[in-house]
Amino acid sequence: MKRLLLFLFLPALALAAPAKRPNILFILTDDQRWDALSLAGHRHLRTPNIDRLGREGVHFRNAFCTTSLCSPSRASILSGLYAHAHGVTNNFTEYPAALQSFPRVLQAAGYDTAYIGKWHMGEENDEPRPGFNWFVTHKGQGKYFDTEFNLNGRRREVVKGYYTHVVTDLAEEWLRRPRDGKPWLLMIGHKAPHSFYFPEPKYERTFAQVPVPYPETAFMLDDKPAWIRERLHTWHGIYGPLFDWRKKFPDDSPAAVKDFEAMTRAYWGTILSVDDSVGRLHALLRERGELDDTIVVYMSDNGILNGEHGMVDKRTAHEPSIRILQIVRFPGLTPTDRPKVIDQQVLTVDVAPSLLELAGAPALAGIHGRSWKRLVREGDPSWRKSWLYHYNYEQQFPYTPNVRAVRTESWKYSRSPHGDGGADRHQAELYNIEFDPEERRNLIDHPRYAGVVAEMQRELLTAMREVGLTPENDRMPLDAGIKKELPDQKIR
Ligand SMILES: [Ca+2]
Repeated sequence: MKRLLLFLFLPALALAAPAKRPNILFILTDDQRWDALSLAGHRHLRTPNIDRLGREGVHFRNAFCTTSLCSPSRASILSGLYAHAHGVTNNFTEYPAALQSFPRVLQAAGYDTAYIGKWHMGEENDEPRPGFNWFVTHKGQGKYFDTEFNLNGRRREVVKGYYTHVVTDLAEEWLRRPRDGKPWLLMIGHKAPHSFYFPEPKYERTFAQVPVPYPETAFMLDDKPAWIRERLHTWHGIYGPLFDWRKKFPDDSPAAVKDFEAMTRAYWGTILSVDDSVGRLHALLRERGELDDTIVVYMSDNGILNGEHGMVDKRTAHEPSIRILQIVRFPGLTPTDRPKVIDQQVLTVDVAPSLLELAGAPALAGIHGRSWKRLVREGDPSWRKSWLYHYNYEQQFPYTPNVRAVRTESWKYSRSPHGDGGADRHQAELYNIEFDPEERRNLIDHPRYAGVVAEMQRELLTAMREVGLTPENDRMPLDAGIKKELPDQKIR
């Protein structure tokens, strides 16, 4: 009654009521490199639709994952927590049922919420997860063609067609549903551009004329730890099988670069379909008059090495592995004619608090991430200058040791503890990423930088403390070494 009276007699107050809560369209790609986009200066890829989001919004040029592995990183995006705290430390662990997430908070705040596509936390489970009113996923990695989806726990169906377009169709269908003006959150989990790379037919030959040599850093391994040279001939090295693109391996002959070339062209090809998908969703939101009331997030869960340091895959603390793409279009954050590029270091764990703040929803308590709303809007002198990167050795993928690294705006220091609390058995790495962004020279044993090493070792302890870790409570597996054997067929 009071509200009615206010409405009748004080129209000016009614006009000042809080703005409509924004919708959120969250587009998550799998293993897309930070530079695999024309907006980021890629020499061959043309991605006009994704670029447009950045040209009308915010391009976070220094965005990182805190663990470069699919499931741990996805759990960090949802929870705002580092992997040791959310517990999803490998690709076979389910997101804990009792753990909060930003979709759960939004659902409780009255959002209509949906997840469509690759979820990838809990390998064999395709059932709906908490926090979503509508949930469509599949077991394991899914396939580029004709994946069997579980449609909201009601039925399983092989949906014919190319994965990227199938999830876009399902997303469009969900977006068109009536929802009485309720705000919505839609998360789309793309399979692309994850291995094994299969572009749709129309993009199979797009890059056929582009020569793709091994990068120079593949041959600059003399000052790098021995495990990096050992990795060269494995599942995660450039002389290995290259996710089935090389049939006879290992092969370190110069002619075998043709397999690397074919693999890379296919990786790029899968991204073109994602760009088409973004174009379709952009058009639909505009048609429905929802575009400018929607926070559109486009990001990848982790990066991937494409030959750098002789590596394929991710997991390590090197730049192509830890850097991710992150673009946000929302006129409520920055007007479309005033796009911004943010150079401060933002992390996967910052996504949940940022989206909740932008949506005016309650914050998650006790998390590690910070909202970048103020950073984007007006700048934030107190924004982080350094942060912890960590990865735990996996028996199923024995090609990367334990990693504990700290990255500032100028330096990166990375060590590999054995896991028994004793002395490290691998050489550490120190890079000046300001002047050597490609990490060509490992300065760890250079006497001139001994002071920097000591400083970065202290910085690592500080960065660990900020997320509740000390050398004493930091648990990790024993390093059983780099292995030549291939991973189990089922989990590739
Ligand atoms: Ca991934």
